[in-house]
Amino acid sequence: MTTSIKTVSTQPFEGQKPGTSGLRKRVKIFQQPHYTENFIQAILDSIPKSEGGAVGATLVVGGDGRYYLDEVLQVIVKLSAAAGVSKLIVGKDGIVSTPAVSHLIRQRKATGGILLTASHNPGGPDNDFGIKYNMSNGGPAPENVTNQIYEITKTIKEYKTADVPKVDFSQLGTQRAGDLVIEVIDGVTDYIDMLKSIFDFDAIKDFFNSNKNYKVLFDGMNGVTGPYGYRLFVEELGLPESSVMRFKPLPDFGGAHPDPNLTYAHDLVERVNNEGYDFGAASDGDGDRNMIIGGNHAFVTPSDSVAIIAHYAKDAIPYFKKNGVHGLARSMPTSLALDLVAKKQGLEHFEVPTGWKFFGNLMDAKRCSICGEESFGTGSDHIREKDGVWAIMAWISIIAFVNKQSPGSSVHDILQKHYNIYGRNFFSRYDYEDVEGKGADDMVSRLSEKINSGEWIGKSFGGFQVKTMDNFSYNDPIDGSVSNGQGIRIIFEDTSRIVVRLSGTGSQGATVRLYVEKYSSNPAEYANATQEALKPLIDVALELSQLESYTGRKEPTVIT
Ligand code: G16
Repeated sequence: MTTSIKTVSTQPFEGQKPGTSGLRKRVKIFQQPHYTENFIQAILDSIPKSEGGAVGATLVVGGDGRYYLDEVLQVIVKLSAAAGVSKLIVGKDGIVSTPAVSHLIRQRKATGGILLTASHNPGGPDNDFGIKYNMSNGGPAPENVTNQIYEITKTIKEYKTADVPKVDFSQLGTQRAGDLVIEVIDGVTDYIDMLKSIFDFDAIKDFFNSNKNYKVLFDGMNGVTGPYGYRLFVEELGLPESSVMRFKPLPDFGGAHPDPNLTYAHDLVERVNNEGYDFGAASDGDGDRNMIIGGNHAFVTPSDSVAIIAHYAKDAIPYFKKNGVHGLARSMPTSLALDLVAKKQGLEHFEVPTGWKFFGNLMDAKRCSICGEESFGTGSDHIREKDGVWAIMAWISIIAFVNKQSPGSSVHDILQKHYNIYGRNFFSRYDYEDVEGKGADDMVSRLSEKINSGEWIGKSFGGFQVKTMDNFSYNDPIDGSVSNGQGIRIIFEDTSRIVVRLSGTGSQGATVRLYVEKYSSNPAEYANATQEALKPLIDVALELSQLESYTGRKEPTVIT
């Protein structure tokens, strides 16, 4: 079939630099003529030769259903057809969760994937859209590829588009746009099958059958995981429909901020606490994040969550029983709780910069099986993205396992049991969203000067004596690449830490993240409230960073 291919003149747009996880901007920015086309062309031109390049490629395409998805899908079809891509595997209506895209890329041995999501950022005409490229291992493109994409966007003069009719993504099956084959699939089924190969569904069903009063509430936050949660909890595990809330994906997430934390998943938290639920969980817009809570205000920090999953993995989850656990990894700001599990189990453990892309090499080299980030990301080497629903299933598996030995164990009990073995890493993150960029940069510059001068080393602030200070740098042990400037760390003699870094996922102004962590091995303190336990250290963090004077903010936007 001959398709007419048009070369369209364009000009570079400023700021098409992928951040922590792809390009995220306001929808209105993506809607400018040529803006989206430029970026998609840059992606297609950056698919590494070692991965086969764009010509003849098979790409998985999926998004979280947010506003503007439909238009971008058609752009991808036209530019892919013009670039000589062979096949696009696309979710029905373009909807596939980020972890399910990662799985599909691996399962179908695709060249890579294009993900249309701004993750947990709000959606709708006045909010955010996002585009990201994943490699053939299913994971986010590493920095050499994202840098290449950015370089192309800075000089792009034209893109090529094929004159093909609009594709209907509401129909399952195969269609053609010129020579390009488009296979529209149900993005849920393969993913649920994958979960069945990882977890012991029978053991989980047994647990629910013998604990008929155990109440679960899953919050899809009107993001992509609603249909996954419904299929899993209601249709597969047989829980009542009241076990799922906000399970219909909406282009604007119902006006809510689809970020599973105590602030934005407030509705879930309220319901779990007020309506006698034993277990509550939420996932974000594109399904890679998760939050786990128990009844009676038991909140599992993501740092504790990954440590607890690692602790029980080989006992409670068949996938790890079979494959073993090779090593553990966490992002730098994530608490050291996971390291304690690694040490006890004699496993290698790694500290990488913020960004899931940094785990991929370790997993491919079989040096990391379970990893997590304080930013509500938890996952394993079953795919190369963090996986919200996987993490929720891991927790349900642990609850079923622990209850077999000690019936009646709650989420709170599991937390306390863990602290009794390892001690407790109190951890909290303060986010200051949409602050003025210059103030945030100046604050970081001043802290960098303090690192260079070394003047705080050995000094005590609020009773905490500074041991070291640096701007975190990561040497990837697999490919030798170096990533500098990944966050300011102030580490104290008692192992307490303060970390300051600027977010790489915001679309407006700057977001300052302040992380504080303090370890306790005193059992009398394990049940203490986090904010009270950390108050003295938070005061030191605010004093040392002079955050208020640099940002003008007295209070954070979100505390987790
Ligand atoms: C993304 C990345 C994560 C990162 C998080 C926060 O998550 O995939 O690895 O931890 O952003 O990054 P930052 O602190 O730079 O905002 P998601 O769920 O937004 O894709």
